[in-house]
Amino acid sequence: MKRFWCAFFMFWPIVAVILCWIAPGQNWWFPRGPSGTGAAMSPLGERIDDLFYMILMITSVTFVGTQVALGYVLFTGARRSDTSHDAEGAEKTWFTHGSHNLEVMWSIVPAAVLLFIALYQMEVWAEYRVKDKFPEEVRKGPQAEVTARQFEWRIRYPGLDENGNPLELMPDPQPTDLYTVNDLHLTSGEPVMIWLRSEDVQHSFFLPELRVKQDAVPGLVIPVWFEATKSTEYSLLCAELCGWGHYKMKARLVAEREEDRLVWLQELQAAQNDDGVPDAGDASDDE
Ligand SMILES: [Cu+2]
Repeated sequence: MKRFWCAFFMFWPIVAVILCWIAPGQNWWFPRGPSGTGAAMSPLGERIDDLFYMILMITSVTFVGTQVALGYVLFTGARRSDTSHDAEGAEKTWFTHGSHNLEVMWSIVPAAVLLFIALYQMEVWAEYRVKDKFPEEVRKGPQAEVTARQFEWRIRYPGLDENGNPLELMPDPQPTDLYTVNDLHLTSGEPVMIWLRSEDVQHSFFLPELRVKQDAVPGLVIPVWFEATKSTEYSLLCAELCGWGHYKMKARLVAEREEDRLVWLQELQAAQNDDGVPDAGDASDDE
């Protein structure tokens, strides 16, 4: 029975390593997305992936090391020859009070590793979340406001002026604003910012391919910035179980060149300002 438990605990690290090894080939790893490989599609996303892989390496080595140590202890324990016997000749359980040195070591080493990770990730965290560290390009203001609600993403863009340039997005809705649902169009190839809100419960704004995830919290306006390197369509999902229709909050981010985005905004404005009444020229056709 002791041998069984020894083999049992040694089995799992082997399974874990094999699974990690074959996972990318089975598409059990990062979603392949438009990159086709699952690689992050934003510069900051690549650095987040580097952090992820570093932590994965540390936890893998710890997990395998711990299991091997456990297996070793069980194996050597099972073979002890100095076990004492009671009056009937049955083996007595062997007690130990442990090792003070070992306990000091396995307290200090994990603390040092955690401290190292905490300090090492600080710069990426700051660039991602601290407003003073946001890139220069996003200081001019957000391109859109995204409001999560059960169960969709409502998106508000500033309208265009008479020259076709976007107005400034105001904190409060303006008559000139433009709206879409589940269709977020932003500029590719440069850092862009959105304002994130929630109308009801807590949601989470998740762009898996760009490695962006931010909770949308009722009552807060949260600035989120990111940079989509490629002009293409990305998934926009809700990553917070927000109610029965959580699964329906699948939307898209269309990252496109600024010229294309302005054309799209013009079409949106024309569609939104269309009152349904035919123009004078069209009216004559009807008569
Ligand atoms: Cu949601």
